[in-house]
Amino acid sequence: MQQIFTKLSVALCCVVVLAQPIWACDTTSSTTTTSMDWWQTAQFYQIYPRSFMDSDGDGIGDLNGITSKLEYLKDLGVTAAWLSPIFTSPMVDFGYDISDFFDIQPEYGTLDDFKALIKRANELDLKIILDFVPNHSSDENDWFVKSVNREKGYEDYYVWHDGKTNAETGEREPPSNWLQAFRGSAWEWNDVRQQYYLHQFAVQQADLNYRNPLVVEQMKRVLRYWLDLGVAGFRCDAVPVLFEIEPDENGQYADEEVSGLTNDTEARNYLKSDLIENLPETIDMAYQWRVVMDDYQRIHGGDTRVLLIETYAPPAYTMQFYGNRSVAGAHLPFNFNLITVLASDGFSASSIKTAVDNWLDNLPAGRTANWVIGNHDQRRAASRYGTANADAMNMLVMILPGASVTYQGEELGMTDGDISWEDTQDPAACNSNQDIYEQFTRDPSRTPFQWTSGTNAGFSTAAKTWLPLAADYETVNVETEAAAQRSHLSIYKALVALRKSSVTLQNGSTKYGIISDNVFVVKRYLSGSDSIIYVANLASKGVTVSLLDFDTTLPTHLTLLIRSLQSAKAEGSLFEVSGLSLAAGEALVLNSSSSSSSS
Ligand SMILES: *[C@@H]1O[C@H](CO)[C@@H](O)[C@H](O)[C@H]1NC(C)=O
Ligand SMILES: *[C@@H]1O[C@H](CO)[C@@H](O)[C@H](O)[C@H]1NC(C)=O
Ligand SMILES: *[C@@H]1O[C@H](CO)[C@@H](O)[C@H](O)[C@H]1NC(C)=O
Ligand SMILES: *[C@@H]1O[C@H](CO)[C@@H](O)[C@H](O)[C@H]1NC(C)=O
Ligand SMILES: CC(=O)N[C@H]1CO[C@H](CO)[C@@H](O)[C@@H]1O
Ligand SMILES: [Ca+2]
Ligand SMILES: [Ca+2]
Repeated sequence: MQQIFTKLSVALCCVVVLAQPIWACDTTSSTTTTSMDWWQTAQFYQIYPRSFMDSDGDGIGDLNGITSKLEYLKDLGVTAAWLSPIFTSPMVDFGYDISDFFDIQPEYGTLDDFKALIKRANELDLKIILDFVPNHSSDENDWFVKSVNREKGYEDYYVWHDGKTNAETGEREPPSNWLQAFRGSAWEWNDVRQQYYLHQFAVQQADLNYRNPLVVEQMKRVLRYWLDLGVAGFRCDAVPVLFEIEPDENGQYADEEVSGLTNDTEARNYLKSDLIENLPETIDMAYQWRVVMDDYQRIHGGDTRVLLIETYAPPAYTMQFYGNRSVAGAHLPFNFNLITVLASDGFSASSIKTAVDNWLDNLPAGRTANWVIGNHDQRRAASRYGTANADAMNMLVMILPGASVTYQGEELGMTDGDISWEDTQDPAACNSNQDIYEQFTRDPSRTPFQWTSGTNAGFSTAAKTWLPLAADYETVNVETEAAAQRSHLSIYKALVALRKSSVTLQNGSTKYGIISDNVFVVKRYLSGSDSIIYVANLASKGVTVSLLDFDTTLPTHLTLLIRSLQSAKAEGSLFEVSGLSLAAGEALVLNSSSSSSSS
């Protein structure tokens, strides 16, 4: 459906290329009447602690490593960093399997190290956000051990079931056909308790039972505990899978239907996920966590504590996380459209437009947008979009309205590491086999951060790092890029600085569209202030365009503020809007001073 629509708009574009651009879209400012809160224009930065900086030479990143590099984040212009899980964990899913929600994983440091990290961040006026993993705990968590033993108060902490008896063979079977995210059944038999438990992820990640009020209360305790230690909020992991349907009146769970998407019967998407994802109860739980954040601020003062939600779900579901007319929800449900739509529709101006439409058209009034192009579950942005488009995409997320999110290394144009089967660590890959693991592995985007061109890219002094380095570290690293006159890093920093200084980018209206075949244009404008224009040629060859095809009210000339690496134009120079030549992959940020604008 979306595919057809996209092709249609391209066709329209070609026919009416010089007429009024009916494919251009205009949205009015999405701000409320009060002035903007810190998170609405924030530059969020995701740290993957295991791969950011190793302070003690064991080849694994840690908290003291992060603390030692907070100044780098400050220098980048980051507002808030969110850390992937740092809690005690057997590391089956690299911290997303938590055995103690109230303590730090020893190889990452101690609670005192964490306090020191927060203290240093406060000194630098940087906010720290933690990953909250509400759906499941490790099977080594005390709660699970107690639940296995049916200890009082813990009997129903997890989703337990007797299973079914096969009518023909008489053998015991899992309660339903549900599949886990990392291949295979979502049910695991427990010999001690003599029941199955549910795990939407790995066997060692047992799903907590959110239909049990004791669990709901316990997880709110987790939130308050870390708020007490000074965190600025949470990014909540894998939220759509929080609730599953309840058993029927006979105590049985219904089966999911076959999706038709794949013939691989072990793969999660072999079945639909209607019964185990995107339930309405889950939305309400996010609203309850928002109350925890707001209450905390009311009682203890300070800045807004934020709730960011990870959802890969259709917009009709995702948008509900923002809250409804009577109840406040998450501050920002993460917007992965620039990842998902570009993966399904291909990399082009028209799929970018589909991705942007899909968010802004569905965004409830008064809510703040946000843009994400990568995380530790995806291949690296520069590898997915092509290194030539790395700057164009970094620019896009910072020029579009709302908050922007950077995954560590995107500012450098870091690319995927090449990880052999022998070096593979990710359970999503290890649960498959040597022939197909590359389809599932998330290791390539988790390789050590590239600080220098020296040993281990300056990440660690160990003989061997937990994952090997990406091959390009000698040229793609902080040291080299900071010393170069122009680099992905210097472009990124110029963008952040512009976002901070430009009221238009913080609070202006947005118009965007396609010109020529593959040129994406965004205009941000605010009465009384400069307009900012983004233009990116995503084609593999050069093109000359007239920006008047996009917006007839533009002045005759624009000033170049920031350009992608492949651009040979001069910053500060004026360019004629009616005949702008763009090289392949060239992306520009221009400005029209309010006085010279004809509108
Ligand atoms: C943003 O715009 C709104 C109304 O248009 C205004 O009330 C608010 O003060 C502006 N905020 C900033 C930071 O300029
Ligand atoms: C599944 O297998 C059938 C029969 O071999 C084939 O026709 C179909 O295209 C396959 N479906 C997918 C999604 O691969
Ligand atoms: C808003 O959400 C709350 C909590 O889930 C629900 O009780 C209420 O009916 C919703 N209101 C509207 C207008 O949808
Ligand atoms: C925009 O351009 C004008 C000159 O046309 C300049 O004075 C102004 O400082 C520029 N704005 C920004 C944000 O650079
Ligand atoms: C982006 C992200 O955080 N993904 C995580 C979602 O949750 C599963 C299970 O906790 C993790 O494996 C992913 O890394
Ligand atoms: Ca270490
Ligand atoms: Ca669940």
